Amino acid sequence: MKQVVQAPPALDGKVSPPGDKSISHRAVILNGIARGDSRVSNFAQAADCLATVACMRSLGVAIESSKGGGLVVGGVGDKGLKEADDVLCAENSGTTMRLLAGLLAAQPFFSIITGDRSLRSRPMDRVIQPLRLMGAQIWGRSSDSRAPLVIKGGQLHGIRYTLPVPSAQLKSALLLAALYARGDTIIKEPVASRDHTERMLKAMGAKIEVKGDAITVSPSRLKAIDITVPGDISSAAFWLVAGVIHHRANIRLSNVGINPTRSGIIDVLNAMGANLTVTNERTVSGEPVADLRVQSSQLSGIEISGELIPRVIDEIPLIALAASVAQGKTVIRDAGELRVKETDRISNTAKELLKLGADVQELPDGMVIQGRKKLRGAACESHGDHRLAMMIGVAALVAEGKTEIDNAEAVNISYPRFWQDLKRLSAAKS
Ligand code: SPQ
Repeated sequence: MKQVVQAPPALDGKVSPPGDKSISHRAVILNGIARGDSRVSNFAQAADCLATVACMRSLGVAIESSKGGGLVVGGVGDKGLKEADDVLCAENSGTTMRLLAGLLAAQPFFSIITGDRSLRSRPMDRVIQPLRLMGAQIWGRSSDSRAPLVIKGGQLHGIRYTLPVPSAQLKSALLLAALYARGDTIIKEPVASRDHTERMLKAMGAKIEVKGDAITVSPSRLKAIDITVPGDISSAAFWLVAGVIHHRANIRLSNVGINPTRSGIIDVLNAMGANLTVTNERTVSGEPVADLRVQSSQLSGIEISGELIPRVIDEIPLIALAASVAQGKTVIRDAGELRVKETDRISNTAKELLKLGADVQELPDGMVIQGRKKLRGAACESHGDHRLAMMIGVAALVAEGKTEIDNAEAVNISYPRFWQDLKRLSAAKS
């Protein structure tokens, strides 16, 4: 599907971003292995999370849709999963594959999990190696770095392990395996990544302790809990950037998750000079939530690297866009992980922004962007990557002339209503 977008005279309106994708996956997986039924409200009805639902159903968990897009999950308890009678498919979702790899390594049955072409090219040795240290029998293709993964589940034992890459998926895979392992598992995280799994495990009664950079988990049984999923800050981020770069914008975002391990985009935009306010801060199902308002702003370039990177990892294509129209130079470093996402997001962000007239130079682990460029419409390509499709859609809101976005349906991975929301905000009277 091709989308054609043209800059509107103004952007105005209110958006409730879809439920958080990371939290939705975890709500279904953890409640699926807990004791009792649970309700998951504001579940992200997007392709990635639906892949997790399909896998958990194949493993014997009853999951029904409820009113308003929610789910009712019939937890089967720690010993209740059953062998799937076919290959499991995580589709495009790295989170589904890596979290389930940790869970399945500890089950007394055999599993194969595959994904689409993009997912079958992403690195899996990062989960295979530490799971093997726990005693798991798990294999992948091409020296164990690629899916499909073959898993002969069995009894695991706890380990002490320092994550070699800041990855919440790897951390969560090990936390899931640790629930079933003999003895304690201690995971050290040199740079903090999103902590939704830790928060949810604690709320479900798991024996988990987080002290500084170390997480200790002892074998635990979980009790099911009702979860209201906050709006996804990674989806809200498209409108935050649209609002700050459009010369006539006033956008309100309600019910946005602002967990500090995810909210780096707010800090980065504020440091660039954004006109952004955070109000009505509250806690929903153990996660911090707020309403945001963003208006047209004069941005300046910024340097970002180090511990900030995992807090903005999925928003870096958008930061590159904001930097393209900001005053001065922006340097993004330590973001080499972007090369192994759904696509190589360093190369493809640079490629598409260059087509639109931006000045972006690739670095092995980031980008250098010379700002203050007037963007002009062009024929662009999402590369099948949802975050790139949406970043280009936002760029088109400030570009001169028409922008065409090929493979625009990629937004269905995390934000199926994206193009409708874009049209609604663009329809504001100037
Ligand atoms: O699930 P998937 O495909 O890996 O999704 C992405 C995304 O852009 O939606 C990454 F491509 O988000 C990851 C994120 O980058 C979701 C995630 C999680 O829910 O735990 C953590 C991050 O990945 P990682 O590799 O740092 O653990």
